[in-house]
Amino acid sequence: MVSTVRSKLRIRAGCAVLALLCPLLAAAQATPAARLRDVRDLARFVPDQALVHLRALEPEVARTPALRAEFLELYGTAERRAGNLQHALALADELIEYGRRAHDDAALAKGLVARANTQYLLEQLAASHTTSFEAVRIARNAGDPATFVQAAIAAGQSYQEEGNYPAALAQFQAAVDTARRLGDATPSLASALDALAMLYLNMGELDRGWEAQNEGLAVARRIASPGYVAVALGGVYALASEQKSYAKARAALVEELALERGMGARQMAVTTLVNLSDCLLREGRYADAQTYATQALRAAQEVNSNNDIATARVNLGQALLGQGRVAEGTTQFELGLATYEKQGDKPELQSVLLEYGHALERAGDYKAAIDAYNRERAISREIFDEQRQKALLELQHRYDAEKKQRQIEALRQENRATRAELDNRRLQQRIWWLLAVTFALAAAVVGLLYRKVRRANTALEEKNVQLRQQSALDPLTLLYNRRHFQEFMASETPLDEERRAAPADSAGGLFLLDVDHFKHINDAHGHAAGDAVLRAVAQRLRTALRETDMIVRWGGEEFLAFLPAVAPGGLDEVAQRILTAIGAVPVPRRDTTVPVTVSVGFAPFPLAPAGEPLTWEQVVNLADMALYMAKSHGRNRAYGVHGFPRYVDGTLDTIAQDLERAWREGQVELTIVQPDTQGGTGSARARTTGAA
Ligand code: GH3
Ligand code: MG
Ligand code: MG
Repeated sequence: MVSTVRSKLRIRAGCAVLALLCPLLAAAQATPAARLRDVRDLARFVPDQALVHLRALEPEVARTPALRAEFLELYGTAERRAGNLQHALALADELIEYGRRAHDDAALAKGLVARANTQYLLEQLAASHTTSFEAVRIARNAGDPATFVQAAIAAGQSYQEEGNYPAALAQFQAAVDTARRLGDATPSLASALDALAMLYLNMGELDRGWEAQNEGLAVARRIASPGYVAVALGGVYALASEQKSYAKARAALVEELALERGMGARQMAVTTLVNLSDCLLREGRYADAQTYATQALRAAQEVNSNNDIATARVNLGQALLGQGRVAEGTTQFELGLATYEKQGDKPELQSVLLEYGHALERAGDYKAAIDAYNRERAISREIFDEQRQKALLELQHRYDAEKKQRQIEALRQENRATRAELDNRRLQQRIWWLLAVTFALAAAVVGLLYRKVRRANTALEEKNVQLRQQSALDPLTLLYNRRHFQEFMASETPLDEERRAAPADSAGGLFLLDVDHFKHINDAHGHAAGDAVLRAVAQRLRTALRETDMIVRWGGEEFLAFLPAVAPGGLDEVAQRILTAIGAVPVPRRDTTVPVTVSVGFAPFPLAPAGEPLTWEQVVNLADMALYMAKSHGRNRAYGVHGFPRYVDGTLDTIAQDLERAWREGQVELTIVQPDTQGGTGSARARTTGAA
């Protein structure tokens, strides 16, 4: 059972009324505008007749620009309905162009709707949808409600084809709402309700579908337009057959057929006849089905519609098979199938083959039935294989693309990782270099500072030594100066150490020396010679005495020698050594020599007459007195204090003031030492008291 229902919603034609044709034909002398208005329904429902009138009107319309848009719209509709799709498309484009040029948005929207509907029939679905959405967008503000209704219906159908039912519903409801405002008996409202009812049918909302369809049918009847009534009845058929209410469906189709025949809408009538045969086949009324199928075949052949011919043959075949007329039935079926095969419409072929198999089975021709099923299976496999192949290819493409993407991603990650590692290594190297340079610099700076500090320290130390020496030494003779000796005697520590190291019975001694007649040397040889003599005396003293002995330049040509440790009775010997060392050989001076002698006064140190220790100053004072005696007794000799035989406490000052008298009075014992002129005999030294 094959019906030509609403698989292609927009193919459904309406009906032009014969009643309309009469005034049209009668008023052949009416204005072009009036004649256009009259051809409006005709274009929709009886396109082949409308085309005759439109072509006749064309030259007149060309002279009346105001009619251009309406003419193009109607002409396009008629061509589309008549199946002349390329010309319909060209006319739609012309209308669009006109709308754009004239800034006529209503015309533009109408052109877009016409274009969308034609694209749909050309099976350019995506383009059709885009165009219809643009149409409704423009129509919304075009100020022409009827055009908006058309555009909203086209857009809603596009949404429906995309399976977007909510959006489709919104469009259709908008269309219905707008149409209602135009009145309750307009083609706009009938079309909008019809579209809404079919959407509800597709959604399975049959109650709502009926509601819309019944209202639509009522509107169409009020318009008194057979075309719109026929379309509404087509909707009734679709809803009723969905509910398997075949009697109701058939009644609607019978009424529809009468209207279409009345209008001369031959294409619409073919469809209705096919649907009638289909309906009767479903009811199992094969003889009646055969009648309508035969009529359908004849009508389809009249309008040269191959599709309808094939469908009519298949239905006829089924009707015959149903009546057990297998051979005739098979012939019709096979003829119908051949068309489907030629068109390559595999899904349609598959469903027809299935019907064929059922019909043969019912007719008892099982072998042929199996054959039909096998053909159906083969087609099914082909479809499946094609789909699987397509799916596999798609999958393969997707997999390849994903694989490539993954590889790219992996490479990218690897690159990132490598780059990160390189960066890291470079950074590490940089840090090491930085650290190394920092350390090297720091080390260099520290080394430099260290060396500088050390050099400064050394210099400072040298300077200190120099300073100390300078402050301690006499610049001419480089002997210790008097101040240094005083400081030394005040500290006394080194002296203690010296004494401790010396034998227990040893003691020290203090010697004072004064160069004899030095004034004369200066006068005779010059001051510089005097200086040289002083330096020579200092040198000779150094040689005569020990390293540990302290030699001091005491004043102008006076010297002091402090000997910390001398063997008992050794002071006289030291005195003699001094006299000999200085006076034995004259000091050489340029081409002459300068004879030089010294007088010496000395005393033991420490010295404690009657157990009373004297200060070093007191002892030096005694030595000085002894030196004075050496001078007064002839010079170039030494006088030394030896002891105080009858010392009475507190008399030292008296003794020191006049040593000579104290010596004569026997209060002090002196030794007198002369230089050794014969190689060191004891006769040169004598211990004496003045009294003896
Ligand atoms: P006497 O034997 O009594 O000591 O006689 P004298 O001439 O040595 O004694 P006096 O004290 O009269 O003279 C010392 C002279 O020594 C006076 C002074 O000009 C000189 N004199 C002192 N210090 C220096 C010196 O550093 N260099 C030189 N060339 N002469 C000096
Ligand atoms: Mg002097
Ligand atoms: Mg002198």
